[in-house]
Amino acid sequence: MTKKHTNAAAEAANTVSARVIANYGADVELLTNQGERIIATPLKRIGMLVSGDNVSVTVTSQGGSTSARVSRLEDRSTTLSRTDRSGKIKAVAANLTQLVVVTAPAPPFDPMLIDRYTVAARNIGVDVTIVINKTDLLDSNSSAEADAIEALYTSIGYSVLRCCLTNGEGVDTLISCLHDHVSILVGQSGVGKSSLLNKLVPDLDVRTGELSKQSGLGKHTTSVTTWFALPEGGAIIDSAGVRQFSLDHIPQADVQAGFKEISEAAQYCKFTNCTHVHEPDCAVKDALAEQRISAQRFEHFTVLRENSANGRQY
Ligand SMILES: Nc1nc2c(ncn2[C@@H]2O[C@H](COP(=O)(O)OP(=O)(O)OP(=O)(O)O)[C@@H](O)[C@H]2O)c(=O)[nH]1
Ligand SMILES: [Mg+2]
Ligand SMILES: [Zn+2]
Repeated sequence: MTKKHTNAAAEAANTVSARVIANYGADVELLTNQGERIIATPLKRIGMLVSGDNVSVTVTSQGGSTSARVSRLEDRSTTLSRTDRSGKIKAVAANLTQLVVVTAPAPPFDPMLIDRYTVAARNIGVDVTIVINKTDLLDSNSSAEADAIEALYTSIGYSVLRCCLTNGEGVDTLISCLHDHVSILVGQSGVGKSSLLNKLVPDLDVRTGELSKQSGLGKHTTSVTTWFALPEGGAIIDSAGVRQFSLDHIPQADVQAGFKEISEAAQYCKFTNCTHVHEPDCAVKDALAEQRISAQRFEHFTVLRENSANGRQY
């Protein structure tokens, strides 16, 4: 901590390190390294802060009133970003080590969204855990879908967990897989991210919301992405549910890298710049024909590749 006295009687300024818990627009909520939660205003030059950012904050006391200004943003080890509607890259959270992709039978499973997150995670070099949540709601159709999701993503090398808050299934396994990670809960609105968070962090009571009776979808209950310390070490960030997670800023080569099994097969294509569409001796097409690569994953790969980073080539 540094102390500065400009006018010994009237003003004192302390600069301390802090973590960004949430960004409320003009102000951010911080947890200082002394365990204090404060609201601070970032200096203009700092730019957009997101949950998980490490910052320095200068707290100034003068004449009985206190103001807190974020004066420095530390380099981020990772930044999870999406492309917003106007095509701009928007940071969602920083300094993550893991994406926890939450899915559920209600609202219905969305495998394309899972694939978008696997690409985003590969792009920033973090682990992925897929949670099949609300297993108490599985019926014969959704049970077959859950089995297929589990089999597919496990075969690619992702860890897949089944959880249920009604009977407690999988919660301990989830807790152990979050240990010492900084994880973010992502997924559609209503899949149960905040409900899981309430289980993971004692004495927490963040708002959760029922699904719409009309649409069967979530009602976007969580609106502000928020960071929480985990009692066993590490942290978890709850995020607002999404309909789509756009990745248009990610270059084509990185889209392919995000599909592990496709990028592994592609090493054996005759041409290093093979698009796996029309070229001869294409190992990806062979793997597809032999069902070693799932047709659905390949379809998602081609859609994301078409949308990616202004068609930037390999
Ligand atoms: N049956 C069942 N319902 C669950 C389970 N987990 C959560 N729910 C319910 O699912 C609904 C949505 O839960 P939330 O935790 O608000 O979902 P969310 O993913 O945080 O949603 P957003 O904040 O809108 O993104 C709530 O009514 C929860 O009670 C579960 O394991 N089983
Ligand atoms: Mg929520
Ligand atoms: Zn090929």
